[in-house]
Amino acid sequence: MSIQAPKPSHGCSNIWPADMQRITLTEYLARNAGEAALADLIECIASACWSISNLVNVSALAGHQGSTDEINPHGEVQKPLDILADEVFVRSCSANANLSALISEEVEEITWVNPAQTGAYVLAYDPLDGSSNLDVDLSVGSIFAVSKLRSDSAEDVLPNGRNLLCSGYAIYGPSTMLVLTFGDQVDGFTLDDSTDSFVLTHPNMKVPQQACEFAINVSRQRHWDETIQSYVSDCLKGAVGPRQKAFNMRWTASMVADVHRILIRGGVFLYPIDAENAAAGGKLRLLYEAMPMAMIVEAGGGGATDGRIPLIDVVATTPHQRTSVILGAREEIDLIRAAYS
Ligand code: FDP
Repeated sequence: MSIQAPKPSHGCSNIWPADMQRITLTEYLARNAGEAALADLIECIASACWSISNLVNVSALAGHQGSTDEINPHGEVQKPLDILADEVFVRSCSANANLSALISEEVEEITWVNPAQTGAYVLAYDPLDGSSNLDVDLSVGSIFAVSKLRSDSAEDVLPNGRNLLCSGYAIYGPSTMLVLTFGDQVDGFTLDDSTDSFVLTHPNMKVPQQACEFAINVSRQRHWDETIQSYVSDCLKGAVGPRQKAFNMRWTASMVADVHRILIRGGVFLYPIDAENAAAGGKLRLLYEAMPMAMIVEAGGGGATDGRIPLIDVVATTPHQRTSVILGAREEIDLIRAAYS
């Protein structure tokens, strides 16, 4: 039986040619990472993602489902895999001589693995995003962003969105993928279990501009502001933008899975600031959720905003800062920003 390359659906443009040359992540990084030290660090991150993918696969067999008694810096109960995935990141990356600091969703304080030094790398990461989906076997992922220390001072450790060197995520779904950007384009790699290597399968991913799906936790509707109320109501009525047709709705409650779908199939993802989460500044975390995803979506031709300004320009003042997140097809993001102004 011969297997055909998938046919485009929902206006999807991210289809790889069946005869595409096989390029491994290692070969790709040698050509695209710019600095050998950055390539090394991304290999460490990829290796962490490979290990986490294996842990996720066997979590029921290993007795790693359910919750622990531990609470993370955000007051959320940690799953065993949240803790294990964080340990994997620390083990895989901290031996890297060019890395100074780790900012993890699961750890209150910044971890200094080497003294602060201008040009050394800072890795901000969420080791296991969407972990509330683990026990129900839905897709989860890891998100990361790499930046450089701007000075020898530990005070300058918080990344600035415009200076990120690289952002990416791994998605642990029916297959494990690693999606990366250095800022100019987005490339996706699929884990080949037969060789334990990531292989380029989705070169130059672009957010399809013809959006027809939106993703938001509708159970929070009573807390939304007028702009979000009216955008969602227009999506449902089919009155948004030039397309004049009703949107389908998808919400996986796993940001990695929702953003990955938008890169492949288009649409909009919203986790806005609302009356209930406003005091905290929103729900999603700026440095290891919003900013890396914003960099990826923008590099893929989409848009990302907190409602007022591009997400990439939101200034971090604390490691675990939260923000409003609205990202996806550029036309939709422009509409929402215009409605806010
Ligand atoms: P989780 O808490 O399971 O890690 O950042 C956290 C996140 O999931 C996102 O991945 C997801 O989009 C969102 O929270 C889900 O929020 P709701 O519980 O409000 O649906």
